[in-house]
Amino acid sequence: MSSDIESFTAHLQSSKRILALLGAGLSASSGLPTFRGAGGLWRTHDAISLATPEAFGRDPALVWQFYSYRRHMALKAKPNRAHLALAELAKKHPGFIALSQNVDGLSQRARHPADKLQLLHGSLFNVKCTSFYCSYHAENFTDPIVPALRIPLDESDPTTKEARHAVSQNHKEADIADAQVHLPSVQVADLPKCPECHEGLLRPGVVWFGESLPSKVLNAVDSFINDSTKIDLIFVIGTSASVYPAAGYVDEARAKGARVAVINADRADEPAGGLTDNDWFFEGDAAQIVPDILK
Ligand code: BJW
Ligand code: ZN
Repeated sequence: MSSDIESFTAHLQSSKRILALLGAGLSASSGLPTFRGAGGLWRTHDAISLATPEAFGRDPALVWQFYSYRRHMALKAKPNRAHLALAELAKKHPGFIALSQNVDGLSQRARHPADKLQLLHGSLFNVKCTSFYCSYHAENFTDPIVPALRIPLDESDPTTKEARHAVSQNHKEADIADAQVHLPSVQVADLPKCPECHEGLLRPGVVWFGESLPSKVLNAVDSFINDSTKIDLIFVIGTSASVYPAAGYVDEARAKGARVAVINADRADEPAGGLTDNDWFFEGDAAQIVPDILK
């Protein structure tokens, strides 16, 4: 495997069918934390442990506080140069699609064409009803989604007292991801309710462990991969490639002839199947490397 940009560029230019598997490292430079490793803790909770139906069943208020915080941070974040470069590639290359594990909406805000972007794990800005009898689902960008989930002001900041009474929105919010900061208690009755059946709680429209990925998305990915023609290249960008079925797409693409180009800040994060002499590993920040290698 190499980090030789010339051989990579030559292959990219002759590639007709290209996949990109995207992960949290793509948005790291936009200020959004990844799941594993440093930054993967939300208060005392491993972020992964909150991304389960069991966690929501046990403590829906805590899980909503986690997701409401992430919705807020994602709305404040801006797409970085890698989101933009991938969106440009999608616009100009007819045989390119991106498979994103990210739920932060930054690829969409970079104007990545929707038909070239498969959201494997849903979106922070989708909600759905938890009632078995109700199929309500919708897009929702309201922040906070209900008043009880508003992020409190930072009481230790001297401007907070004035800000509370001022029209100005220039107040400092408490960093509720920090376990030292007080987390207000939220009652289940104050969480978002389904506007259709008026009974079920709403939940974030993301895919938790043990849940199936959306069948429309799985079918679209399968039909791209199992098209009769070969795949030339798969990018693996900012992902530990440790969650399935997403991680399995690397081997599936390879089985269809693809060479693999990994862009990751950590040299140790190779896809499970390893890399060959025909592959590339570009080590560093995706926000810098992706625009450089797609130039
Ligand atoms: C940078 C950087 C910078 C940092 N620049 N790089 C086969 C075998 C074994 C188990 C299974 C299997 N098939 C299915 C399973 C079970 C399970 C699974 O995969 N378990 C594994 C842990 C083994 N999968 C599922 O349950 C899936 N459902 C399913 O398969 O249904 C059918 C089924 C069920 C049960 C059994 C069998 C079949 C669903 C998976 C849903 C994952 N959901 C989450 C949460 C989404 C909502 C939310 O955001 O809260 O998705 S978990 C979390 O992990 C999130 C992410 O999308 C996903 C992947 O994480 P990602 O993006 O790779 O982030 P990190 O943090 O891991 O890595 C960041 C990388 O960036 C690192 O490498 C850094 O070095 C790098 N980096 N800064 C470049 N600046
Ligand atoms: Zn409902």
